[in-house]
Amino acid sequence: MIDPSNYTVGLPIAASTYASKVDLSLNILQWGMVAIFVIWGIFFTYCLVRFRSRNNPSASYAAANKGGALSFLPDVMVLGFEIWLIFFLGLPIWAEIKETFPTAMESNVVELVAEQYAWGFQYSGDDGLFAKRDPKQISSGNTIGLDANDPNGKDDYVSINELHVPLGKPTLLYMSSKDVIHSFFVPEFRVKQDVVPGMRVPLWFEPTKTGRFEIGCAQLCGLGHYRMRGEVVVHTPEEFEVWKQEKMKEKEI
Ligand SMILES: [Cu+2]
Repeated sequence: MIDPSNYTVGLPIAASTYASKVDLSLNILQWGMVAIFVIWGIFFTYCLVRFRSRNNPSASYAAANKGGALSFLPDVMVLGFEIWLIFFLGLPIWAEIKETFPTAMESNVVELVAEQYAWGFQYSGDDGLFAKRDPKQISSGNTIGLDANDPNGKDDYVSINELHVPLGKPTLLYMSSKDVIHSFFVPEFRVKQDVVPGMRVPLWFEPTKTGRFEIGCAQLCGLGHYRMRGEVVVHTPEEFEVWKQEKMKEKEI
């Protein structure tokens, strides 16, 4: 069960290593826009009263030229703020999340296969090697099409609509889609990434809390889009080992 206290007023709780940085940039952006809106609103109201037509029956443009270069100061300040926002605040955070990936060695690597309307997850088992997937072998019991003839797949296991990950380690997802564009969305991790057919899109996050977190599809992907939901289950490393062993045992049976 997802803890309802994850969602209160405002943003959901922040449960990944980079979530607080995303929140910082959102807060600065929102409060900056509030400040600009309020200052502009006050100036606008002042102008409406000060230059009302009753007291100024004929328009004079002389005053507009009076301020000279100084009248550009507010524009320059807003421009400066926005440049700082994009290049000095936003870009480094974007680069950390979307450009700098942890290595496979230090990560929990999972393959994701999205479809209308479910999330499939393939884990490599102890050998760290993933079996190939073959679209021809897709069936009701093998929805992601694991290749039965691939020896790397002996210890691979699959979970549907539930992504299991350990705490204290980055998870590296390689995402692909069987049909249309979906979007992998975990609000508490501040993670959202399109999953595109024909591509293998990487994504990483490192959870900072154990528990269950909702996966939504943030791309209108068809009539059943609303029920394309799942959960990320963040375990302690010990619990994760237990879950993993159970899944591998299940497979042997
Ligand atoms: Cu979808």
